[in-house]
Amino acid sequence: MKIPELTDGQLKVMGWVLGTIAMGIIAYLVLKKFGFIGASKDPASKTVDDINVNASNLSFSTTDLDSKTDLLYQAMDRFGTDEDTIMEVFDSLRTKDDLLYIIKSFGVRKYFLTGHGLLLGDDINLIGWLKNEVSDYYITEIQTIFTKLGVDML
Ligand SMILES: [Ca+2]
Repeated sequence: MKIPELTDGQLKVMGWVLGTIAMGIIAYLVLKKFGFIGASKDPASKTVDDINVNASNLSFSTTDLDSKTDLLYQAMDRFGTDEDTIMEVFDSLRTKDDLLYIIKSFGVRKYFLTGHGLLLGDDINLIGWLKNEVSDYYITEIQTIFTKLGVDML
């Protein structure tokens, strides 16, 4: 099959369209860099490295807590959100350090639109992921659990 040749007019339009897309992406990245859009000024983008977990106050093995962290991630990292699983995980936690361990273990992951981001997106912590994924009703429920365990992050 022969590829039809483009007329000057068509080439011009194509160049214009591609140029506009490129400008859009550059504008997005610049705005994000300076915090005009995205979560870069939000507490959700805080690093969690400085969280101190008291290992003697964990009510699960770290292997189990890592699995719970994975469950949370899987429940959010797809189109839509598995809120039942998220609530099950939070409901299962018994101590403040269980929760702190999970927040720390989740760390900061790139989020874009409905799940993990590859190039585009914001590096946000578990709180940020929850705020992006979970409806206000469940945020309130989760907040209640956090407060009960003595963690003030939402
Ligand atoms: Ca999702």
